[in-house]
Formats: sequence, C-alpha cells, structure tokens
Amino acid sequence: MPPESESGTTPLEDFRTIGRRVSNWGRWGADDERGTLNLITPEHVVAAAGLVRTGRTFAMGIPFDGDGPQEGGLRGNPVRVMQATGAERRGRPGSLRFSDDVVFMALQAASQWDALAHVHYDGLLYNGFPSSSVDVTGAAHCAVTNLSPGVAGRGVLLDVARHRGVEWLALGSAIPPEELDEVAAAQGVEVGEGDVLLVRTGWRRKFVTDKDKDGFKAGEPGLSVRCADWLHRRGVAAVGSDNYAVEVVPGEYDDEYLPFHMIAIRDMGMPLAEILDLEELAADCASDGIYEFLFTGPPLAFTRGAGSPVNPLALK
Ligand code: UVW
Repeated sequence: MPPESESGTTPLEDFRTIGRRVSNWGRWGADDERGTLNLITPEHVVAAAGLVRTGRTFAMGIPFDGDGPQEGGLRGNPVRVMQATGAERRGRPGSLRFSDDVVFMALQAASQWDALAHVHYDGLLYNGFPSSSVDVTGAAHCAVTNLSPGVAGRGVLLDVARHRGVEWLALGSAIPPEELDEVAAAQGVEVGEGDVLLVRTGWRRKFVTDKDKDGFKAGEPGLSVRCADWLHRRGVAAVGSDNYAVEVVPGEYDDEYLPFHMIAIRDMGMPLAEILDLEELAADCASDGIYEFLFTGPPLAFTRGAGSPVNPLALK
C-alpha cells in the first residue's frame, strides 16, 4: 500500500511530513555527507559497466556558452574569453604558440550538479549539519567534493514527454509517481536501488526550438513532490532532468518554493542534476528500446562548492 501522499487520492501533505518519512539522516552514519550516492555499491558499478554493448556514447551537458538559458541575474550564461591566442610570443623560446581561455560563470550556470549544501531549511542541512556551515567561504559540510570521485552507475531514462506524445510538457505540468510507473512499464525498464534516474520533460527541446530564455526560467514541468516516496522506496541514488530544477514550477504549495529540492537534497541527501540535454539519448532509446545504460557524471572538485558544472555521459 503506498503512503497516502504517494497515491494521489488525498490532499498533499506538508512537505516536512514527506521529508521526515523519506529522511536518510543517520542511515550512513552521523558524519555522512554523500547521502543517496551511498546506494551505488561497487557491485552496482560492475553491473552497470555490463550495459555498455555498442559503445554509443551520449553527452548530456549543454554547451557552456552565451546562448544558454540563463541570461542575466545571479546565474548568467558562462562568459569565456581568450587570454592567449597564440598570436603573442609570451617570451618562450622556440616555435611553440599556445592559446588559453578564462571563464566567468556561476557553478549553476548550465548543466550542473546540486550538491547537498545547495539547499537547507529550518536551519539544517542534510544529516543535521547546521546551515551556518555554509558561509561566504563556501560549504564546510556537504560540499560538492563529497560527490567525488563522481557519480557512476546504472542510468535509466524515463521519457515522459514521448510517453505523453508531446514534444514537451506544459509549464506547470506535474509528473506524479503513478506516471513514472506507467512510463517505466511502457518502456520495459525497472528503476532500482543505486540507479541514476533521468526524467525527460522536453523542456530542453522547447528551449532549443524557441530560444526563449525568459520562457525557460518562467516555470517548468517536472516531478511532483509526491515522487519523493517513489524514489525513496526504490533507492534511487540521484535524479537528473532537462529542466532547471527537476521539479514542477510553480510548485504544488502556494507558500513554498522548490519543495522537492528541500525534501530530496536536505532530507534524502539526493544530488540533483539540472539543465541536461537528453535529446540524443532519448532518440536512441526510442529507436533501440533500451532505456538503461552506464551513467557517468563526475563533478569538478570545487573545494567548498555548493554545486558543479557537469557533462554527464550515457554509454550504451
Ligand atoms: C535554486 O534555484 C535554488 O535551485 P536550482 O538551481 O537547483 O533549481
């Protein structure tokens, strides 16, 4: 029997109630800062490596350039400039010329991991660390370096947009857990312990089609908070999506912004991967009917970082 909040037949519970039910605090020790990544065992990685059969490889990071969806504000698109082009001699002897570049960007500017330090509420981070452990110098606890050596294991794509027969879901369209089951059954794939779940809403396709930066960030389709129980019961290790926050926006509570973030990151200890490009992978999965693969997504080891750019790969 699913908990009522997962069944969709009763009013939504307070997000804190859901968070308490799916909490992983203490599960891997009082000092744990890796959260649900602990669910990816060496055996899972070995099994996931066996999913590579053809060598087809799909990069899911979007281009890190000025054409991304995050114009202006705190997280404008990455700005990259050359500080050497090879035209200069640079005082070195001989024939060598070299080019170098410099980049200015928020760690959350494009495809990214949210570290467990990214979100907190009621004064506490994942596993009960005080929110004061994040200050202007960065995160003393739950920093992105705790995702090292990286996220590698079985990936599963649930292509919700294709299942609904649309190019992209509408802004504000919530994906309930029952639909995740439906899509998985239709695709002939199961989501299990230690998996990295990728959910395709088509929101990246919409952006690539209409190039509407304001529209990309005005809201989005995504997971309902009711999916938290579903993910917890299956032991999913991490979730990624082609939208900017994984979850539906506007959300399901009038007075809480990004409630799934609070439950997933702070209560479950689950890193989220955002602004992914799942288009080529999804087309390939639709053509061969195989929705599982080896997923790798190492973060960059930004000391005390609350997130990291990422270019995850799916290998089939
Ligand atoms: C916030 O905007 C707080 O988070 P994210 O980038 O993870 O959606």
